[in-house]
Amino acid sequence: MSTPLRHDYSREDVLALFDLPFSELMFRAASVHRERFDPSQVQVSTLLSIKTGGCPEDCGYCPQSARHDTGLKAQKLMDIDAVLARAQEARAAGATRFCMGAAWRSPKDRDVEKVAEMVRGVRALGLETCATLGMLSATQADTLKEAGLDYYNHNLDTAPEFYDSVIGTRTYQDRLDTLANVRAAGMKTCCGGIVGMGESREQRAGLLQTLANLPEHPESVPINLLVQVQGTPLAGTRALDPFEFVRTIAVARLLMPASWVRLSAGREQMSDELQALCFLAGANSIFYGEKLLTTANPQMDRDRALFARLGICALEKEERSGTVHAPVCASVEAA
Ligand code: SAM
Ligand code: DTB
Ligand code: SF4
Repeated sequence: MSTPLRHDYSREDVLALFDLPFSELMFRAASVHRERFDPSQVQVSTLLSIKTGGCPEDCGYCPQSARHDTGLKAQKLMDIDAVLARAQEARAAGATRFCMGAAWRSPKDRDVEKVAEMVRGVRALGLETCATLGMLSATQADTLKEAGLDYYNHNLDTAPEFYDSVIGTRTYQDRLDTLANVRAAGMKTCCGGIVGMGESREQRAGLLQTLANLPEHPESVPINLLVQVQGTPLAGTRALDPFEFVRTIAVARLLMPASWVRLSAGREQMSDELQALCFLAGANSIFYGEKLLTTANPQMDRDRALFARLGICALEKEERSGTVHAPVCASVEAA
């Protein structure tokens, strides 16, 4: 029988997992991973920044905030044809989901209409769709759902008690409200956070506790390792111990056994060995393609070689877990 899904974790419960000996934690996480997933299958998404920089928010980690001097060139919302051309390239390279990100605090209704058109076009290519556009009202979420948006990404970013030292222009409750609107519209949620921002282990536990205690576990849980960008307030933060990062992945897997745990930002700076440990700890999805939104991601041939060396297959189509998928290695093949 599969480990049941819980939503009542205490901070102590979560910290007790973090405190396990590394081998024990890895064994437990890898075991829970196998209950609902084939550990040799990894879901592959490609990101595109459809509107870049010039963001009014003050997120301390983000190169796209207009308040930080990072030298990033702002770009207005892309044309639909250019977006669809990039989606076709992503599909040809083997991605099965296309995620469109915009540096907005919250979109205007006319922006939502334009993104809805993009979503229709990307779906018509046979790709799953995801968008991350900032805070959404209930009606905006409904519009995107009607256009066929599968996932909405909106992160809690960190523990409630650390949040105010990173972001001042949007509250934790604002984020929870957007997530509730996305859920009410019937979309799947992609919701996680960032580690390596100078938070304590207890605060990492607090992020995962909050995610797991949401009314439903997010279907996709991105765990980002801070990409330090010169000019952002968090540049120069002491790097996180790589084993602590792996522990964070393992605890996310244990708390949310049916969710896709996404090894997200920060892979470019990780060794192949560290990524392999993350897959062993239960990570089963990645961003694929040479760019995240504005920063570098591993070259695609490096990822293809890594998958081949580890015997990992790119998942062709995702289904909510409960099913173990038959391996499909067709699209992202060894270089
Ligand atoms: N502007 C929208 C918003 O913030 O709601 C959507 C795009 S925003 C860039 C998406 C997520 O990217 C953030 O919530 C954050 O978790 C992540 N992110 C941004 N900059 C990052 C960095 N330097 N390192 C790691 N993750 C980062
Ligand atoms: C998420 O959690 N990570 C992705 C995606 N959701 C949109 C974004 C990472 C951004 C890293 C910094 C950049 O490239 O600008
Ligand atoms: Fe703007 Fe999103 Fe970056 Fe925050 S994370 S500054 S809201 S683009």
